[in-house]
Amino acid sequence: MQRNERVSDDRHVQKLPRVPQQSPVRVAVTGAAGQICYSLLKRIAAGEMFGKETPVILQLLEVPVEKVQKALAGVAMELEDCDFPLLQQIICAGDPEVAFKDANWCILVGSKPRGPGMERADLLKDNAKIFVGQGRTIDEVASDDCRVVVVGNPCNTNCMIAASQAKRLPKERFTSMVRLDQNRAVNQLARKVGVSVSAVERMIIFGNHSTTQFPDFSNALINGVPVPQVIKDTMWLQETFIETVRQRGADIIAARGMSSALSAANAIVGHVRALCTPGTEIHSISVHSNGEYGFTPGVWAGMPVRTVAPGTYKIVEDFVHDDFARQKIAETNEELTSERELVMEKLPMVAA
Ligand code: NAX
Repeated sequence: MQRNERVSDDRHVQKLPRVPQQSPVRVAVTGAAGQICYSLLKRIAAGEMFGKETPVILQLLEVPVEKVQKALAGVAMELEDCDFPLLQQIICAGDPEVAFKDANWCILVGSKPRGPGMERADLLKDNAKIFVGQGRTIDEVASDDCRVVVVGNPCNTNCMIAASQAKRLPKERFTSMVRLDQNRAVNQLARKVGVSVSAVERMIIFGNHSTTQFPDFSNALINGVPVPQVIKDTMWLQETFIETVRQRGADIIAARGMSSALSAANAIVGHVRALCTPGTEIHSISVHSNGEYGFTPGVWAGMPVRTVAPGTYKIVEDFVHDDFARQKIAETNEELTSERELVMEKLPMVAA
C-alpha cells in the first residue's frame, strides 16, 4: 500500500514506496493554510485537476511564521488522513525556493488581504513585492515546462508583476483567474432561463477580476442560440445581470462573513483543467494582452481562450462587440491600465 509522505524544509525527502503509472505532477500552491486552499488541496490530491491516472506531489508554501506553519502542518496531516492514492508526497515550506523547486504548476493563491482603511494603491504595492519575489524564484527554480496561475488579488496585475520578473519562462505561461466570474455568470443565465448550466457556452469575462469586469452576454449561447435572442429583456442583461455577477463576491461576504472559498477552489480546478484539455471549448482566462479587443498591450485581461495543446492556448479573436460592449471593455481596460501604471511607478523593476 502506498504511504503518503510529508516533509518540511529541513527534512530529507524520501524515495517513494512504489513506481507510479505516470510521472507525478509537482504542484506548488501558495497560501496553503488559507481558506481557499482548504477546499482546493483535497481536489488536486483526489485527481480532479490532472486526472485520475496522474500522481501529484503537493509543494505547499506559507509565510514563515510559526503559527501559520503549524496550521499548514495540520492541513498536511488531514491530507495524509484522506489516503488519496494519487498523492505521492507533501512538502510544506516557508521558503519559496523549496516550494517552487521543479514545480510543473505554480498556483499562487496567497496574498496580502486589504486591511481596514487601506488604499487600493497600498494593497497593490504590498502585493507587488510578494509577486516580484515569487515571479523571480519560480523563474529560477521551477521546471522548464512550468505554468503559473495567479489567484491572489488583485490577480490580473499580480500576474503581470510575476511574469515581468521571468527571464526564462515565457509570459504566456502566466495566467490569472476570472473563471469564478465565468461560473457565476453561467449560473445567472441558466437560472434566468430555467435550463441546466451545461446549456450555456461562450460566456466570457472580459477584463479585470473586479467590479469593472464585463461579463459578455452578447456572444454567449444558450442551447446554441445567442443569449440576446433567448433573453429579450435588454435592461436585465445590461444592468441586473452584469451587476449581479460583479457583486457576487461582495454578496457572499455579506452572507457568510467570509469571502468565497469553495467556489473559488472549484474555479481554480476548472481553470487548470481547461488549460490542460485541448479542444474547441472557449474559456475565460486572463492572459497577456498584445492589444486584442483593444486591451492595452502588457496588461493581463480576461479574454476568450481555446486550449490547443496541454498547457498551450490561443486567444480567440472573433467575438463581435457592439458599442455597449466596447464601452464596457474600455472601462475595465482603463482600470487595468491604471493599475499597471501605478505598479510601474512604485516599483520600477516591473518593466512589463
Ligand atoms: P486567506 O486569508 O484565507 O488565505 C491566504 C493565505 O495566504 C494566508 O494563509 C496567508 O498566510 C498566505 N500568504 C500571504 N502571503 C503569502 C506569501 N507571500 N506566500 C505564501 N503564502 C502567503 O485568503 P483566501 O480566502 O484563501 O484568499 C486568497 C486570495 O484569493 C485573496 O487574495 C483573495 O482576494 C483571492 N481571491 C481571488 C479570486 C479570483 O477569482 N481571482 C476569488 C476568490 C478570492 O477572493
